[in-house]
Amino acid sequence: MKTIFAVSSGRPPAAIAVVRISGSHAFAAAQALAGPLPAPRHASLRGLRDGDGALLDRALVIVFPGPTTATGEDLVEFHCHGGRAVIAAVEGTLSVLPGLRPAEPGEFTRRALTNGRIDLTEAEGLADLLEAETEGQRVAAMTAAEGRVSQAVRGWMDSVAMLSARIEAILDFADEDDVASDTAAFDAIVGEIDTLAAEIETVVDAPPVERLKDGLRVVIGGPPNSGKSTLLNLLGERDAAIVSPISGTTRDRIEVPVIRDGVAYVLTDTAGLIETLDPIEAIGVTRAEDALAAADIVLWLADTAPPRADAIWLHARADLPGRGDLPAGRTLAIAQTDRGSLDRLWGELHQRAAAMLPRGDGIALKQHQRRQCGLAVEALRNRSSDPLIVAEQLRQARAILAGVLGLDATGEMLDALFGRFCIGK
Ligand SMILES: Nc1nc2c(ncn2[C@@H]2O[C@H](COP(=O)(O)OP(=O)(O)OP(=O)(O)O)[C@@H](O)[C@H]2O)c(=O)[nH]1
Ligand SMILES: [Mg+2]
Repeated sequence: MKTIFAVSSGRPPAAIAVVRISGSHAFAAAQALAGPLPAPRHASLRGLRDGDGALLDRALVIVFPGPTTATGEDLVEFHCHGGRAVIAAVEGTLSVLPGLRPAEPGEFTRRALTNGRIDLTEAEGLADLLEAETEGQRVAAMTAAEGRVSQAVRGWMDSVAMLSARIEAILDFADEDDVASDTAAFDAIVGEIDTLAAEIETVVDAPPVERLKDGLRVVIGGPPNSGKSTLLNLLGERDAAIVSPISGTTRDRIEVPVIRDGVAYVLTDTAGLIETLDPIEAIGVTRAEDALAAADIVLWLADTAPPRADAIWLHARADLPGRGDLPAGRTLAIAQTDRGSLDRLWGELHQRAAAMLPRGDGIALKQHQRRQCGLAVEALRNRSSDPLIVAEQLRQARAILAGVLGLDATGEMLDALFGRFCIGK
C-alpha cells in the first residue's frame, strides 16, 4: 500500500500548515527531507530540504511509530510555515519520493478504519463532527466519535454471543432424562433475549441524530391575516415573507432556517387556511395542510381549535383592543410589539425541542443505524420454541449488529462516507 501525504490543517495561507505522511515509507520520506529524525513523539526543529539539498523551510518534525497511531501506520507530521509556496515545495519534494502519493479525501481516517483503530460508527461520528454547526450536533457527533455508539453495539453483540453459547449448550448436551431442566434453561434464555431486545429498542426509539442536523420543522398555521407571516419574520429575524393587511397574501410555503440556543429549526410560514374557489389559493391551502401534518411542532394562530392536539395554540395579536385576556386552551399570548411574548414563545419551543432531540448524555443513532438495530430487534423477537431456530436467529441478530460497526462494509459504502471528508483528514 502506498504511503500518503497531505496538508491536514486549513487552507493556506496560514501561520502554520501541518503536512501529514502515513504509511510504511513515511519515516524514510521524512528522513529524506529532514535528515536524522527526532525520538518518537518528540517535536524537534529541522530544516526541510529538497533532493538537491536546498532549504525549503524550517519545520517542527514529529514522528509516530505505528501501529498505535491515528492511522495505525507509521505517521509523520511536519509543522511548516503555512505559505502556499512553502507547502507546494514540500509537497512537490514528497511526491517524487518512491512509494509516496497525495492522499484522497478522508484517506487518513479510512486507513484508521481499515487498520481497526476506529470502527464505522466512530468514523461517521467524526464526519458529523467536522460538519457540526450547532452545539447539539457537536455533542452528538462527539459522543459517536468517542466510541459510545460503538460500545453500546459491541455490548449488545457480546450479550447475543453469550446467549448463543447457552443455546448451543442446550442443543449439544440435551439431557433426554431431564427435559424439564432443559425447558427451564431455554425459558430463561428466552426471557433474557426479550430483555435485550427491549434494551436495544429503547435506543432505536430515541430521537435520531438527523433531527439535530435537519432542524426541527416548526410550521405556522391559521386563517388568513392572523399574523403568520409577521410571526415568521419576527422569529426568523428577517423579512422573509410579505406581510400585508390583505387577506391571502401568502400563497406558498416559506421556509426560514434558524439556529437558536444551539438548536436548529426550520420555520415554515403557510397560506391561510380558508375555503376557496381560487385554484391557486386551493393548492396553497393543501400545501399548508400537508406541512401542518408533517410538522414536528405546530404554531397555531387561529381562534378555533388547532388541527393537532400537540400544537402550541397561540393567542395572536394580543395587543389589539378586546384581546387582552388569554382564552382557555391557549399556551401563550403573542403580539408583534411585545418582545417578551416572543421570548416566551422561544422558551416554549426550546422546551418542546428538548424532548424531541437526542439528549446530550445519551447516544443517538443515525437513520441507517436505527434501521439495522431495528432489524436486530426483529430477529431477536421473531422467535420460535425450537432452540435450533432460536440459535440461528441469534446468529442473524449478531451479524446485523456487526454491520452497524462496519465489519462487513463494502468499498462503495466507505467511498460514500469518506467522500464527505476533506483531503488531509
Ligand atoms: N396589531 C397587530 N397586528 C398584527 C400583528 N401581527 C400581524 N399583524 C397585522 O396583521 C396583518 C396580517 O399579517 P400577516 O402576517 O400578513 O398575516 P398572515 O397570517 O400571514 O396572512 P395571510 O398571508 O394572508 O394568510 C398585517 O397588517 C400585520 O401588520 C400583531 O401582533 N398585532
Ligand atoms: Mg402570510
